[in-house]
Amino acid sequence: MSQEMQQPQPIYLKDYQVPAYLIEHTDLRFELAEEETLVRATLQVRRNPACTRTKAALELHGHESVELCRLSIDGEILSERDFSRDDELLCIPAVPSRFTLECVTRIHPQSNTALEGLYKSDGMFCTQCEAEGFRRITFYPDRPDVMSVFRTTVVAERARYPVLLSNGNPVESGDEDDGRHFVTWEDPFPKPAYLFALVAGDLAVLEDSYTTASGRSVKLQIFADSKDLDKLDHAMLSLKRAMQWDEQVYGREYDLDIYMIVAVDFFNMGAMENKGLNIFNTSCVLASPRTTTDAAFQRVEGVVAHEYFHNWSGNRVTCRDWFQLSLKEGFTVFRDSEFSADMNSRTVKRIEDVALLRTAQFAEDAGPMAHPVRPESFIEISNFYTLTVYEKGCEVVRMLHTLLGAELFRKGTDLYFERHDGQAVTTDDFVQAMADVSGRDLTQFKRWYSQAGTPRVEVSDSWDESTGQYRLTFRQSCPATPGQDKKLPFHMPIAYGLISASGDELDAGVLELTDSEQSFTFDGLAERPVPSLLRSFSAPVKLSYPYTDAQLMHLLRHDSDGFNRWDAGQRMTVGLMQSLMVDYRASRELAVPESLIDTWRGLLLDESLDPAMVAHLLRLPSEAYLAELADEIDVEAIHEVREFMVTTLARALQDEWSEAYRRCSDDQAYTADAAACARRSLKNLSLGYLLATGEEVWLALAEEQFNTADNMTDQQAALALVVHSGFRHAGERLLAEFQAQWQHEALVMNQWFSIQASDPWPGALERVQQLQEHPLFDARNPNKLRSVVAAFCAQNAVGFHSADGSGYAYLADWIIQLNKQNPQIASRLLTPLTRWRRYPEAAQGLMRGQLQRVLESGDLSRDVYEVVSKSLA
Ligand code: 0A1
Ligand code: ZN
Repeated sequence: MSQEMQQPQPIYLKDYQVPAYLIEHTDLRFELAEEETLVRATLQVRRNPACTRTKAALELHGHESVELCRLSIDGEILSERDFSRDDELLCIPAVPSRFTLECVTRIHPQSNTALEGLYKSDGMFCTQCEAEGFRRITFYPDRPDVMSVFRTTVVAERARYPVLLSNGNPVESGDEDDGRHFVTWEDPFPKPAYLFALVAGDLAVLEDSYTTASGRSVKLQIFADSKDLDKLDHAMLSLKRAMQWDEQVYGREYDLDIYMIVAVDFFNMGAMENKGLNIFNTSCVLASPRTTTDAAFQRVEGVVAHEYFHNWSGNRVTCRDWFQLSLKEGFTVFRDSEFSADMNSRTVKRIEDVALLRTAQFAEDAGPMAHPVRPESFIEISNFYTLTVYEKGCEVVRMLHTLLGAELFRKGTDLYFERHDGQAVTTDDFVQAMADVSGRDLTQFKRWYSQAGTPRVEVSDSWDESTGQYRLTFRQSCPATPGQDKKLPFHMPIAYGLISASGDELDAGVLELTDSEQSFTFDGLAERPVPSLLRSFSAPVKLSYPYTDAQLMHLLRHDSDGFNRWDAGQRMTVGLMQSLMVDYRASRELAVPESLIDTWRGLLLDESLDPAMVAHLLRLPSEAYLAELADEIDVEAIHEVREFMVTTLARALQDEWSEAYRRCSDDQAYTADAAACARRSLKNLSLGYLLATGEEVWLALAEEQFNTADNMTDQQAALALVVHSGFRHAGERLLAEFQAQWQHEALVMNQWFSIQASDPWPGALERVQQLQEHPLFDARNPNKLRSVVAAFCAQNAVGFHSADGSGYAYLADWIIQLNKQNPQIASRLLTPLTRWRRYPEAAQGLMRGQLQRVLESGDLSRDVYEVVSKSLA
């Protein structure tokens, strides 16, 4: 066989076929033991009447690691001649139209380092079945359009595993032999195998209850290691808020009698929405003021809500196939982001979401893994849990909301849930519901699902003084992406406002672009307005308009759209920093114009503004965002220019930073409310600028904050700022103190790792290599890998892109090691190397060389193979 033929092959959306067999009922019995686990699966199978392939074989997915012990049909044991099996599929050619299949398998959760299927996280058993983990447990049609009712019995030693959980409601429990016990669970809602879950361990639990709008009482339980029991209140509160919000905003009630969340330490992603039994990465559920920053508190709220919302958008109505992933993910991200906007500041939430989209998703769109929101093909589905499917998918749903308005959108979701409850459907079905309730033709709109890439919108305008006519002209285009050279125009909503010289809003609304070039005329204006375009970022595009600094300043002051006020400030600083980069490369002296300093002074001193908003306005664009905007990324120029800006603004406004710091410092004890978070964010931004002056007094202030803080936000901010400053000795001292204080708190120590790994000071790679030797570092734990390896490779551009290529070789070494151990994590960590085309030639060669080395290291997982081969193509 040639090398070529052995490589993993893509599967295509166009090849979708309905399943030939359906599973009406799935009965599982797990015998969990220290060496191995035995699984007996009893399936009630019947032919799918919708399938026209009359001779189709029964196809069961099964991972190569699963040992088949017994297989029978209606009690008749099958011999090896009765079926065929390869690494992925078990096929039984001749089966009746209705039968009982029994299958006994042996698996080894203890040695499962991929963290897919059934595995052990510390001392407990847990599962992760999305997308294709169930096939690592038993042989099964592991595809989302096969939905079955599950009954699950978990058997394990009572002493070690007193808590035994699965989906649905507990219906039976009791003792077995040898100190073992069992619990049987029944989930009445048909679900695909990817929503199956099981947990067994010695866990503490926080209990509460929620009464639904229709008066049903639901038991709420959050399980965690007993040492973390004091960190579950925030998740519980967030859960109850999410349940209520979904009733109020979407009319969706919870449907089982019990809702459980389990916190686990070893988890590849953030969390998982298994029916009635969510499994969470500890980082997305544990929170306490002493150990958790404000940002992490918000993340917990958002992720708890996200998983809860999946109960309707994902579980009750699920995906027909994995190409439709954004059906559940894009919609659910939209739901959780609106929830967070309602719970906190809408404008701040929008700023944060857009900043992520514009840096990371736009970069994905511009890289070799670019794909449409609904991909056309994939080699490994795990590689498509992306910013495009999630965040851009959310923006696509948001655009539907903008185009239809809140009321029709709600009618659309009502229709969608009613029409498809209990079904596995497509993004077309979702859009169809929106079209049906609104009477709108959304055919062109659907290009957002099928065309990849970030559209560009260029805007120009003209003004006719004599007629009072103002005209805006839009030209849209979209760059080529892998496999898609030519793009057709998108249907996009452009929210806008026209602002007078005195700051009044002359007009506002939503324009709908459908053509590649389109003009809109506004009559009867008394003066030429300043256009506020793409308000609230109404479409995920790169919009350009030749704004003058004076116009941006005007928007910054007067725009009624908070997001666009912030964006005007961003446009101004980005423009300045881009021109400073040109100066830097030409070895010209750098300077920040007085006008910018004055504007910042005004913002800093204006006590009427929301401090959170001021903090966002005065935070310089990140290195990652500046990199995304560059034609060719000059890591050094970006870093140096940003450092120069920080130092200059720090020194020029030292008194104002100090005043803002003082104003935002509370004497009272910590509270977690929005106003207190906002003050902390401006206070810590100010502290960062103060330290950047290089004056010792501010180091003393930072140390005092570090020592006296009663919350992690303030303590960690002080630590990170000192460590990343030029005060190297102080940084080391604080790191040591922090470690001594927090060594028993895994999540806090993850931050300790990540602050160091992202420190750009020279010698970063050596420091990171030392961190890996730390006794608390564990290469099998994804959170640790993210805190050290990903923090260095993805958040420390200067260190990672060191000219000798050592950062690239370091990452490649990790990928080669992790390829076998945990393919999902390996392929995620790879991302920075895949962006090689964006860098200067010398770096390109070095990066490509390392990708090549990974490719040639042999025996690649599908995950890593797909990313590496597409990056080199
Ligand atoms: N559906 C989950 C995300 C998730 C996806 C895959 C996983 O394992 C490979 C785990 C979690 C969510 O959207 O929250
Ligand atoms: Zn999700």
